[in-house]
Amino acid sequence: MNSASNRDVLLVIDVQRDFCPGGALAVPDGDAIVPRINALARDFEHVVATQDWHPPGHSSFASYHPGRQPFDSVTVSYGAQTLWPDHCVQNTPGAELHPGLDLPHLELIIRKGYRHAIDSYSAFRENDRRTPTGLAGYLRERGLRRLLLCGLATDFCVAFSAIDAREAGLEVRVALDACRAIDLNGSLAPALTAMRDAGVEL
Ligand code: VGL
Ligand code: ZN
Repeated sequence: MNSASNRDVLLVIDVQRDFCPGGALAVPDGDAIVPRINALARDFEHVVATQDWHPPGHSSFASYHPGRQPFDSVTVSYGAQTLWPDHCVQNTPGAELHPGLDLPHLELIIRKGYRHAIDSYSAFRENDRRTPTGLAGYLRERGLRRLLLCGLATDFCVAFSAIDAREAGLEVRVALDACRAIDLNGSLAPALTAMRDAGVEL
């Protein structure tokens, strides 16, 4: 029984091995959301996922910046960029979607962060805030206007995606019980505020 309408889509953000306990950029308790996401997906006709997908030596990796440590912030061409441990490298096990996901009807996987010089938190736009991923066009063409977001991490890729989805004119809800945060230097509280201010239903 589908309670969601055929204009609804479940958008599953970056539920990948590297963002789960044991992974390179583990989000605390990140894998705890997998059963919740599987249950949500059973109510949706349309399910789309994102996959963080970096080339080796990506510019968001601290290892690319001599003398820098993970979680430092640097200034790049498009502004401030947090540096991360090497994670979600293309075609490595860490980049795989979590093996516990049960999404047989997953219809699209949007990969992001594959340009060396630009990181991408949002499912819609890369961190230069200009380069589109194509997701807004896909949703528009398919008549999918209402999003429910879940995944990792609440305060980075989920928040950026939710806010950009509002800007694209979509109705947006975030299932917080199906998300987990990094909370880097208290980043969760302002991310929740920014989502609310953008008209995201939490
Ligand atoms: C993410 C940091 C770096 C995320 C991705 O999925 O929230 N965070 N790359
Ligand atoms: Zn990344």
